[in-house]
Amino acid sequence: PAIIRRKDYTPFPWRVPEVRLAFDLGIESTRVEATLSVEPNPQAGAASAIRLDGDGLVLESVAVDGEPRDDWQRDGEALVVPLSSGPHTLTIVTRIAPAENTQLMGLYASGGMLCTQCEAEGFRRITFFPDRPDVLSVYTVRMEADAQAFPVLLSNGNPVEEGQLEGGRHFAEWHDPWPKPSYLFALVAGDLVARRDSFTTMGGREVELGVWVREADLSRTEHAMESIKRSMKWDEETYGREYDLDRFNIVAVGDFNMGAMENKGLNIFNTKYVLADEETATDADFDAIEGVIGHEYFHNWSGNRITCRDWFQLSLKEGFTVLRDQTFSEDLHGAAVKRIGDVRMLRSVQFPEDSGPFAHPIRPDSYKEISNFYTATIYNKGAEVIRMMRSMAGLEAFRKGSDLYFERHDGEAATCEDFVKAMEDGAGLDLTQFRRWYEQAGTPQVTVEQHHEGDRVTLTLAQVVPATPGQPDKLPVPIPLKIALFDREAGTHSGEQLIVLTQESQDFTFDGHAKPPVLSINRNFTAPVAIERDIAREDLVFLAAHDDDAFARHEAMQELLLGYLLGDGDEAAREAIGTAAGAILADDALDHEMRAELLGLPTFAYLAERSEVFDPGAMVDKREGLKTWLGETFAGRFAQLHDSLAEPSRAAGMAGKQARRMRSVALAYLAAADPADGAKRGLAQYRDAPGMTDRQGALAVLAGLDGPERDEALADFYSRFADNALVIDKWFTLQASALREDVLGQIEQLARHQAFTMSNPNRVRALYAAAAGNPLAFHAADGTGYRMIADLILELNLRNPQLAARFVPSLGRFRRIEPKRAAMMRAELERIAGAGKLSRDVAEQVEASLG
Ligand code: BAL
Ligand code: ZN
Repeated sequence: PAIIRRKDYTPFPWRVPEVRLAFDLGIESTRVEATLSVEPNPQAGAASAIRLDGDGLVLESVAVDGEPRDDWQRDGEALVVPLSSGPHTLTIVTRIAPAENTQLMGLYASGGMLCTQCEAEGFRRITFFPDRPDVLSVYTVRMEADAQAFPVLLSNGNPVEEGQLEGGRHFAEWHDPWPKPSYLFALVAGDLVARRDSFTTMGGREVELGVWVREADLSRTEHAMESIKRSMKWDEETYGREYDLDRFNIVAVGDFNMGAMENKGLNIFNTKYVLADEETATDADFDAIEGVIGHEYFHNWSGNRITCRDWFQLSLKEGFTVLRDQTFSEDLHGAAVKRIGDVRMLRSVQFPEDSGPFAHPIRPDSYKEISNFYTATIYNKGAEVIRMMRSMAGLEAFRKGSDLYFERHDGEAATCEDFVKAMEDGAGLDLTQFRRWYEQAGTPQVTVEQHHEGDRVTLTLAQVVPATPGQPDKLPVPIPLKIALFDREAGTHSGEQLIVLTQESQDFTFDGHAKPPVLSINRNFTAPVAIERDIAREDLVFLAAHDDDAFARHEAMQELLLGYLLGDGDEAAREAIGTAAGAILADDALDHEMRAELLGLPTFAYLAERSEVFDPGAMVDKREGLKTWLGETFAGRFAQLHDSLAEPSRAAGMAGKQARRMRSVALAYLAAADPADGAKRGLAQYRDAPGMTDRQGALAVLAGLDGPERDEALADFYSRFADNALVIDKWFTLQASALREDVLGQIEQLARHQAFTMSNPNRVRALYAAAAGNPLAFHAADGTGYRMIADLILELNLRNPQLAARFVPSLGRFRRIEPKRAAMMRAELERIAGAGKLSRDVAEQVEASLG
């Protein structure tokens, strides 16, 4: 596939101020009449033709200014129509087949309804169009369809007109007054019902809200609706951003590649991020739904009102919007646990990406298939980069920067540079060197040395940004680090400070410390870097017990755990973990959610990332061994927690959520220490569960054990929830995630289960993303796990390229795995590479992986 480069950007020669789309909708066949008003773009050079993107379209006719034309040409999938200079009206009729659209890009059928997904380049699968984000148009959309099959017809903006037609058909027309790029177009037609509500904006606009679902799902939409209202209010209060249409609709779709999509006024969601009630969704599901609803809503300003000039700027909208959704959740439910979870995700997914073959800057320089760049780097590292600006500026100045950005670029297709400049001008930051964060890939590695003399402490900090593919030489970046120096005896510090490491190596001195203090660094994870520090084990134990920064406290505990798990496993390292864990279990000032969080072991993905050469089998033994040891050491306390939290777990609100979290963690440790007791307790927790959080927590533990308790709970779970696809997804995931020797055989059996299907992305991910993340399945010593994932990629390759490509990076990590397995992983990548026609998505990932 061709390489597209950022430096080659040129504006489109034509403007398209207005678009009128008329759809004659049908599942098997849909007719699309697109009427485009076009005029020369004064910002671009003159052109004698207009080149419109297309993908898989059947062209029926072309007319210019009302005159049929046949002097057009096809250039590959594109359509080129000769045009004299000056304004014109282009009318193009195409035909598409939604039922055959298995890629789920463009207009497709899902469970009898029709819906769209256009980001990044799906609109070209609906009609011929300059399908690029810098062409902004006002859309009017008319939909005609069978009234019985498609009683509800929705599109962007506000409804204009609707009515009955002959032959049992009807129509609706929608108009979106805000100019937008084609990737934000949306249409939904189906037999749906809505939960309705309203929101009055700060400016007094009355907005009608709708959450549209199948009738059977209506009872599970309350949380989504409340989340919309909370999002609208938060964005007014935090960023001064108000909603700008009379309608805001969300539609839940069962077959969806992404989590959700921020189409203007008509957000389309994966059902997973809409539907919830206590019986079928966990506390974590509730939080994720609120976060994703916030994310898509916040895009209305950071993405829709200000969009991206080109796809290299994707992090402009995604990084900023992730930061907005993260802090929305922090503000609503407390920052500590949210921040720890977000960093865990960053380190488990983005750090490995940044040290692997697909490492790319948050603003990439080139791509072959843009769908491959909806990555943790663009999204989550992008958010961290903006969070650093926020930490350096302070909240008030940061708000001035964001205000200026929204004011300066409203209605534009902007660049990352525009955002940085607005932050410089508005927040008063000098971001000259900081721009390197946009240019360089790789996670900076920071080493910290501490010296003490007299009453002076000197911290010597040094940074290295590692080489990444295509970027052998790196320059130092500014790294803002929040620190505190603890007095060991008093257990306190004299205040937090923000220091910024800008050079390769730099000294920072602090006076007034008669004794060597204990350093707490990168508090609240102010910078997305890896820190190697020279710190005594007892100081980590001290911080794990005393640090008043929740993240740093958690970090100290993680460092103790990593030290043991990545080291040679000496007794003293394990004893230190025991001392810290004992203090955490005894600390009555901690809430149970934070306690559970502090007792969590590092993920396998992060352990692999921190290893020079990762041996998955050995690491499973070691990590599980540590779990058993902790379970045995604190058996009494865990049993007491598991018993005493049974009642509190039934409570609504924060206290109930905290109790549930700790209770399932206690169960996991108890089961590791004594599987028979764990099975008994697990089954009791499963049976008495007041909701899905306890039920899933119990089943996650039971799935890893043997015996009748496991069989009973799994069978009950399946039959109890057989008609709920999202819960059956959990049933697949729980089994595929279990750390058991026979898990691969079980996964193969699950793939043959009647409820398994390759055509639903959620189901595929439920089974195979879990399998790819399970070291005992994916890394099975004989290579069968690798073969299974490679077979999956090949099967999905053309059917759903986006979904297929998501599985490649797991194989691409072979360079960090012990040599025997690495060779088998590489061989599977080579088998894919040689397997004939590959989609652009898979080809790009496989080529990068093989390097
Ligand atoms: N823009 C794609 C989905 C999302 O990030 O919101
Ligand atoms: Zn987004």
